[in-house]
Amino acid sequence: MAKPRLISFELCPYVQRSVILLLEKQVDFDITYIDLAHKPDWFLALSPLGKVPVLEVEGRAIFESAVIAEYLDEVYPPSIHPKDPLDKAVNRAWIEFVSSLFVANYGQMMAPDQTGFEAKNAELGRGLDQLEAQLGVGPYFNGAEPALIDFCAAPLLQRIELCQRAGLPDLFQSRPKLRCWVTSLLDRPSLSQSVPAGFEEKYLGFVKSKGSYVAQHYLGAH
Ligand SMILES: N[C@@H](CCC(=O)N[C@@H](CS)C(=O)NCC(=O)O)C(=O)O
Repeated sequence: MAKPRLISFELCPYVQRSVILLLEKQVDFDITYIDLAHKPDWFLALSPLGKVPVLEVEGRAIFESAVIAEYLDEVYPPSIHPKDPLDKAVNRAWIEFVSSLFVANYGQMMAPDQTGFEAKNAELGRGLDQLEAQLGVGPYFNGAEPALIDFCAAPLLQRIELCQRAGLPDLFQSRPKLRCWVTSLLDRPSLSQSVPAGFEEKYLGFVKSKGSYVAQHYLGAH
């Protein structure tokens, strides 16, 4: 099978989904980083939406992180999606749900003022409540073993945990199942290996550089 190439931006949570899966499934892959502020022409020719991740396989581009996840799960066995069609569809639905929380989380980090920050924090909190209600005995979404949904949610949970350590509101405090979920995911080597060296500083530095409410109020940017 041809070696896939992942087109990446190093802080992107959607790209991180693909990297975690490639690592979990022990796939040999190449990675090419691009600067999203100056997208190269070859990338724009490859990516219809101009977004990362793109997984290039045999000269063809797969885009949309959830689609890439499904592809990787199909071609690199064993599958880690539930086998039952209904369970699988429900897991897919929650992958979409988590994608919407990536947007809320980014909006929270970038909100220009307190009102915007609090609105996004509340939106994220409501989403996390819905996830908390879905979790069973854990530690993973479906129980004892991690599935595609877990690795698709991991980048969000990792960022929330990191921000909370940086002094932002603790969104896991009143959500014990989520706390257990994030702890189990962060224990996996694929999580730490899926981000660049110095990820925490780079991520917080990126937020800081945007001058948002979080940057000024929590991260001490001026
Ligand atoms: N729905 C897409 C979202 C990907 C996405 O928004 N990627 C961001 C980086 S984290 C991007 O490429 N943004 C560039 C742009 O919108 O111009 C997916 O799941 O892959």
